[in-house]
Amino acid sequence: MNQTLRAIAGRFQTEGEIAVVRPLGEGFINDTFIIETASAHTPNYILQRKNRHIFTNIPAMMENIVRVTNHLKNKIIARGGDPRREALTVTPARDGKLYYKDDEGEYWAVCEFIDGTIAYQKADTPRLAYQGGKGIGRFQAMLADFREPLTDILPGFHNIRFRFKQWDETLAADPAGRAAQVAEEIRWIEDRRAEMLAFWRLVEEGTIPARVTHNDTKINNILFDKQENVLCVIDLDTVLSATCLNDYGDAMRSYTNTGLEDDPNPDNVSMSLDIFKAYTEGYLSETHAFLTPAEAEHLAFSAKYITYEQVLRFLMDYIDGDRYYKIKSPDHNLVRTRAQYKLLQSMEAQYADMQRIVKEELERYA
Ligand code: ADP
Ligand code: GN1
Ligand code: MG
Repeated sequence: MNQTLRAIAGRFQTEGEIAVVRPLGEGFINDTFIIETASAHTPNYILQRKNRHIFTNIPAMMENIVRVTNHLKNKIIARGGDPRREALTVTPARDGKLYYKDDEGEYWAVCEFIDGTIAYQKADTPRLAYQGGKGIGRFQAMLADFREPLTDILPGFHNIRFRFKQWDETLAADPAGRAAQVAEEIRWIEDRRAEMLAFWRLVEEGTIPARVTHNDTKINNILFDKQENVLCVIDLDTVLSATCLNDYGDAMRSYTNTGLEDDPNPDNVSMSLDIFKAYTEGYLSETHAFLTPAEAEHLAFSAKYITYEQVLRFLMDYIDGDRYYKIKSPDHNLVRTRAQYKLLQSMEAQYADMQRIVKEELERYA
């Protein structure tokens, strides 16, 4: 395998001699490796086999990433930052393409490894949450004047109407024969269908605007430096034109959880209001100037929306026979579903406090 990986790594315009290629990270979608080069004077790299079953137009996805990172780099240079540490740098293949397609039809891509950084799996301190919020807020702010075309490589990604269509089809087909065992969990979804669609209607009618957003803002998709300062937003596969509330809501789903995303003991899972407050403070420090009243008013709701959507997606994948997310045990998607549902319930119980905190944080800028 390593021989093959080395040969694939050799297809890219990396500097220096390749010493070793080994697996890295906890992503659920792509296969990620680090390419270590022999000398301390040459960078290391990230090599990824992109998931071609999920991303059906990888050339367009890589174009999106390069357009967005070039825009970010210009902004970072203008404010005196380091464009190779604060934004991803895509390393093209030797033939100039942004990817390499192997004989089996798999797509590979490379970017520079940003060393001296940490990808946390959990936000244990308000400081980290504040920095994470600042990082995504700044990412959105730097992209607010991005006007180049972006291909919608995942149509309907955070669109609950589209997810209900997939959901209804999956339940009707019941391909793994599992629907009957999860009747209670299915009710969790159905009980909230109308509430979620009512929110999504505001996006569909344009009351909540579309912007260039990340769409996958869980904590391990952002790199921090050793002092817990946010450095760089990574995993740009899902950069799309969508509501910025998706980024805030998905981050809340990830950062505020006192347990694990797949905690086998739901008693560990709840929403931390301290972390909610800290992330909101960091996010608004960068975005308060451009958020519209409709966006500001729905920040707290977006945390429930994305957590609900995640319950639906994990449960739908379980019913579908585990075809989307990587799993580590046969009931992994069900464990994830239950843990995320516990988080959703905790958000519902604390919703009035969440709204109060957002309002108080916004008042600082009134
Ligand atoms: P996936 O789409 O599978 O989630 P990611 O792009 O998020 O893949 O990468 C998986 C992990 O690899 C990240 O959580 C992070 O730990 C690490 N990683 C990815 N890109 C970089 C990079 N440029 N520099 C340092 N670490 C990285
Ligand atoms: C996936 O690729 P990764 O692991 O960062 C998924 C997200 C989910 C997340 C749940 C393209 O993110 O949408 O929220 O898992 N990415 C895609 O942890 O579906
Ligand atoms: Mg990731």
